Amino acid sequence: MSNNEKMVLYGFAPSVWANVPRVALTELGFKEGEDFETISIDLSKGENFNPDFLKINPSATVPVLKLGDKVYTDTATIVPALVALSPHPPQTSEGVSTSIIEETHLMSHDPNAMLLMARDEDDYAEKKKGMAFGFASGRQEGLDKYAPLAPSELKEFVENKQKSNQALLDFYQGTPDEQTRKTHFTQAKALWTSAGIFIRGVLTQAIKKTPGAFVGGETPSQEDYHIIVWLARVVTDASLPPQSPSSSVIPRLQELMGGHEFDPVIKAYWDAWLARDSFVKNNVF
Ligand SMILES: N[C@@H](CCC(=O)N[C@@H](CS)C(=O)NCC(=O)O)C(=O)O
Repeated sequence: MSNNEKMVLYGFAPSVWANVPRVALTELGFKEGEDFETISIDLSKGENFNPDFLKINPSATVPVLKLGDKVYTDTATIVPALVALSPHPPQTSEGVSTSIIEETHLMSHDPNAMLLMARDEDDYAEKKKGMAFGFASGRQEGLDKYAPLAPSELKEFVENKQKSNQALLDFYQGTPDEQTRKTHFTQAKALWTSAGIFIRGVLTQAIKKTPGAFVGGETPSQEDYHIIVWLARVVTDASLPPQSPSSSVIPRLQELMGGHEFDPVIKAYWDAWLARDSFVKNNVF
């Protein structure tokens, strides 16, 4: 790929969905510097609400891929664009199942909400002094700074983000009453229950349909890029170190997701990704 066609990827290292194109770029044989460059948008400072970034992506999310004069603002469109350009397209790109990609992205098991929401009093105490509070407060500073600068058509959108983030911040920095805490814990637990249903249902069935360890078969497909970053984030949401061995991942996830056992294909799936550079070297978590 020549220099004037170099792709630009807007992301943020700790962003779960921004890891989808990072895994894809490595799997598909693109090289940082040669084929693409990255620009970091610090979500923990609310930089995604900077009016300059809103011009690029009015939804205020990363990842974003710029390809010449084309701009892709969602992983669902970024990955096919990369596959179309790839020197090594995945074998199974033909039969991409958009439904499993959509299921992976469902808000009912949103890994960002699982990161920020506390399941019980102990988890609340942890998150109060940890990353959840730090993220919410840095993001609020950004939102307070950028909301007055938002273009008129996005003002309501940014102000709503400002309000909902302030509510999360109040939850962690204040002393919410018992009922408020209970309601919050119930919502957080529902996210984990939904994640368990997804793993034991749709994901298990999809892996079982193919002879290999991946949904794509012997090697990962487009669907797998989405699934693995989701799963990797759920693992760290469960307070496990990134890239933990399956011997600690499987029991911990089973415990948090209602105690039901996972089919062995899930362990094999995790192990298969632990053996891939695109997962390990990109430090996906
Ligand atoms: N459907 C989008 C979701 C992207 C998304 O939600 N990204 C998160 C980071 S993982 C984000 O940018 N959130 C904005 C924020 O934190 O304000 C996609 O698949 O690209």
